[in-house]
Amino acid sequence: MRILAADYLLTMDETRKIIRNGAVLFDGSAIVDISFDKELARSKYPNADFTYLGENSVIMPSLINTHVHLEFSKNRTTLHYGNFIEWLTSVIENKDLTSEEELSSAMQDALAQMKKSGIGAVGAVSSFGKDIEALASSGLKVTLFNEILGTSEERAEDIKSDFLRRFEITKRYASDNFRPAISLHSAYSSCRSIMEFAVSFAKENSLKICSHFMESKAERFWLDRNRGEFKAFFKAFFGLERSFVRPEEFLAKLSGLGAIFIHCTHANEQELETIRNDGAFVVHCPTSNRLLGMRLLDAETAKNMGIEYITATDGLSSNYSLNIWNELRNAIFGYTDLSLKVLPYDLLKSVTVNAAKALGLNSGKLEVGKDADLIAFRLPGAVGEDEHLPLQVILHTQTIEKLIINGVEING
Ligand code: MCF
Ligand code: FE
Repeated sequence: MRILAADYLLTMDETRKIIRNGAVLFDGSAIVDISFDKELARSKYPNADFTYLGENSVIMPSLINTHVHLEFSKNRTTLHYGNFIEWLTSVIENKDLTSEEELSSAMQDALAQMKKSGIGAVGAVSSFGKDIEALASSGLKVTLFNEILGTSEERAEDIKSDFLRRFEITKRYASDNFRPAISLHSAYSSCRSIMEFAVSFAKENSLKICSHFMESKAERFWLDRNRGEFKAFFKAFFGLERSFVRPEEFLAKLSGLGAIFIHCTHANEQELETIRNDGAFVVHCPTSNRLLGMRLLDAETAKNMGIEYITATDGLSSNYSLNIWNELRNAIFGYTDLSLKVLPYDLLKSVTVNAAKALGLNSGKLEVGKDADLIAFRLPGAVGEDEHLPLQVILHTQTIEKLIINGVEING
């Protein structure tokens, strides 16, 4: 058994408990006790391996980055920001510029950065299958969303077989800590037969499914009215005149699957309501949303509607960092209308409790019976009242000292 003691335990449990001078006890991969007094814990379990993490130390659940694209970790400075279509065009134009070696080392750097920031689990979209091995050997808990997309009905069979080939590879690595899943890229990028295939495949194999949804004004106009900036883009690149589905039909197709909808910055209240009623999930990526979609998720409306949104980094093709603390700080400074008494805790919840729910993980809280997935780090000084801890933690944390997954310490 191991006892980790700290000045502050940010449990993220139902009662939002913060414990001072407490300890987390874990045995094997599970949390077996949470103690309100580290000295008591020590005397109660004299044979346990005891570590006190030092002055101003904090223990909290490890963080979960529900949406990242590891294969897009290169060509970061060549991409165009500020307009979704310009970004997409620059992604397509840059896609062959990277050698295998460069990509592989960029992915390792990206994984290391995530771990150093305290991320213990990821939801990774894999577009080409080049990231599977790196993720499988990362030591992180991985939900690997094999991506499928394609606008051409003629090419649909080839696209499906390429997807199945990648899916079979991920299946070889499948375990409790590595779960194959599916990403249907978006409503605008997949023809009907690919959509149908993705949905049936998710159903038949009980897979988690995610999809980018309502990320830009261009997507809004295109799916609603076959107009806007996507019109010229789709005509020029793919000879398309109309979108494949309307947004409500797209949401209906994915209903009942506990789907994860990424971005939703341009979703309307009706769509958010549909997502909520379906028990589906909303992930936003504030930095990416600012760079590509020029708008943040309406987090206040979402919250008032009872949506427990999730915060994630997205990939390095639309972020300058995979350090999830940067993401939380950007949210703090992006949502200038939201109370600093409320938002910081909501954000912490969004990368722990809510994210665990979306990915179906038994973590995200310091609670007996949860997996021992936790992080420890130190603040530069003491915090007065407990209510200030969440904001101070977000403002001051860059990297963590310990990342523990299933009770085992992982080196960044
Ligand atoms: O989440 C961002 C922005 N929205 C959509 N797609 C991506 C993002 N980051 C990377 N992507 C990938 C996506 O998975 O870019 C490609 C897809 O493979 C765009 S479609 C050619
Ligand atoms: Fe994405």
